[in-house]
Amino acid sequence: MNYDIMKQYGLTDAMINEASLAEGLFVGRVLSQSKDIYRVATETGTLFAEVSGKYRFQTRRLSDFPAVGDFVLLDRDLGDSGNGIIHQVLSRKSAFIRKAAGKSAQEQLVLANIDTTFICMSANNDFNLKRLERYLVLVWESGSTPVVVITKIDLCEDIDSKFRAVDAIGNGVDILGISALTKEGYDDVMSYMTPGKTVALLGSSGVGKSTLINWLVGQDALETQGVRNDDRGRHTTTRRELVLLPSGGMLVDTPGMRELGMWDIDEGLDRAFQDVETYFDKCRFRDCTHTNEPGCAIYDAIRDGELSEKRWQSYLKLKTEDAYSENRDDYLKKKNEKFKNISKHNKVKYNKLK
Ligand SMILES: Nc1nc2c(ncn2[C@@H]2O[C@H](COP(=O)(O)OP(=O)(O)OP(=O)(O)O)[C@@H](O)[C@H]2O)c(=O)[nH]1
Ligand SMILES: [Mg+2]
Ligand SMILES: [Zn+2]
Repeated sequence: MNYDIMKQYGLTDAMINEASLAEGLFVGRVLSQSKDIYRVATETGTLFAEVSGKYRFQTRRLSDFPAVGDFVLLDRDLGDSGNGIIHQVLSRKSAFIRKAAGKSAQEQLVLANIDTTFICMSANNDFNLKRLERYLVLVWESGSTPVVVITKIDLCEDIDSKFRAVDAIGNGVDILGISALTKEGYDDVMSYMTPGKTVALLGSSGVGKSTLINWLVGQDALETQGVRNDDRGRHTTTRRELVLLPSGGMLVDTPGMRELGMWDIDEGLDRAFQDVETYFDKCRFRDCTHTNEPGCAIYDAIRDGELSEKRWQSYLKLKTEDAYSENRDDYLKKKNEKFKNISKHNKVKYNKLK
């Protein structure tokens, strides 16, 4: 079987091996999804497809159903005789899982097989380090590698301080600054676009994700928000969509902020530990780590019996439990080994600031 096109879409040798075990089926990659209908790229074109009745019947977990980015096995590779039937999902390299809210706590797959995730945050209104920290944890957990992209740098007077602030919490992740207006940062971003690799864009609504993709694709492939007077853009992205760049490499556009259930996590943690977090503003130093700094409000509160030591420990546990995933440790180890190669673009930029 010939897999030239599918390899451009990122099909790996391991996946080819897995596919060869199933006879008479065709490999495809899910580009987008609308309810139960998937748009799938195959070796010969694109077609619409749905999972087989057997698949639907036998699959118990929501996260085992195909999602955007998945490689699937289908009964056909052309759509001229009706929808294709998906029989299998090939093993995933990485997966964004959203824990659905509510009692059932079903896990839902958001995106699969993403190599690099651009966490997009605008240099003006949207800049929020606390949220960024949580995004970073989510991306590391998914198995993909985060890159922080500060968008709309044309709207910011002091971009250096933004870089420094992000670097302080990023633990060595790459940081880029871009502007679709002045065309700054284009080469930096393009250096992540390599054949067979998939980059997903995450971030709040209106930070310029679709604008960036259109810029990279070189045409208006996706609708972007028009000039905004209020909080609702006219062309807010409503679904995830994978596009192949003319130069190779792939991008996945996503709808804004609620994409990963981030808000739920954010609000959940805030609400759960409001009593603890109110002390943070009262520490003498703004960057207090609450370990042994003079004037630490947490320390004082525990000493005075206002805050229990146990409560503080459980806050710390929850905050850090997932933050150090294996994926991140691995990445940082490798990155330290060949530091110069991996981060040449933005580190050069950032080092100039230091
Ligand atoms: N000044 C400035 N404006 C930008 C830049 N990039 C995007 N914008 C504007 O920001 C608005 C939102 O851009 P979009 O690309 O639609 O944002 P999005 O992240 O795709 O938003 P959702 O689809 O809702 O998630 C548009 O009005 C863009 O023209 C930039 O670099 N500088
Ligand atoms: Mg968009
Ligand atoms: Zn403190």
